[in-house]
Amino acid sequence: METHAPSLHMSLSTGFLSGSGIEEVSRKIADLPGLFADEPARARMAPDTLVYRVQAFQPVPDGTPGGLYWGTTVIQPGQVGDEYFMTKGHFHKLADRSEYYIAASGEGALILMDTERRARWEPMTPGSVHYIPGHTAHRVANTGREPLSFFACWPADAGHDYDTIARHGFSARLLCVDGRPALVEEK
Ligand code: M6P
Ligand code: ZN
Repeated sequence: METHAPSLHMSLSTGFLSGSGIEEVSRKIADLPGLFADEPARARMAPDTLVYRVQAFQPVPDGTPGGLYWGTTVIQPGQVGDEYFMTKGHFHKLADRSEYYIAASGEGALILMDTERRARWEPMTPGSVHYIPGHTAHRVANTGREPLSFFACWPADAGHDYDTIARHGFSARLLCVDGRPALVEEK
């Protein structure tokens, strides 16, 4: 029987994906107006400062029922004011779709918010596995001094609803308070 080498490879230590069909997106400080509480602090930073990078392996067309996507996100260490570098965060367009995040390296926090706007967070450390239920917005912050890398697996028909977060934000922010992460409710 013939064997085929898989077309995708992932470093288990860094999460770096290589192979064919990998989509990449970088989010820099200039791409993230309005994301952080301290917008003047963001605007003063070098616009090309990298905040995070996503690599995604999407073997079936967007929206395919039953399909699964795989991705690695690397968030740089850093803060805007006293808020940690973080992802934009999203609900899923098909709101009941769930997702797994697995931390590979670094230290971080998974911030979750349900449809009643109740927020909570889970610490991310290498090997921690996080089940994100449907109807739950999710965002990750890097709370450490090294890049934070995590894997994600999500349904191909989940989609990203960024609008709800762009309009209303999360109800709480993960801030560095006395040198430690604290989830602080928005006023
Ligand atoms: C994970 C997955 C992706 C998501 C990425 C960055 O890899 O959830 O679907 O795009 O994190 O998060 P966001 O899109 O919220 O910036
Ligand atoms: Zn998601």
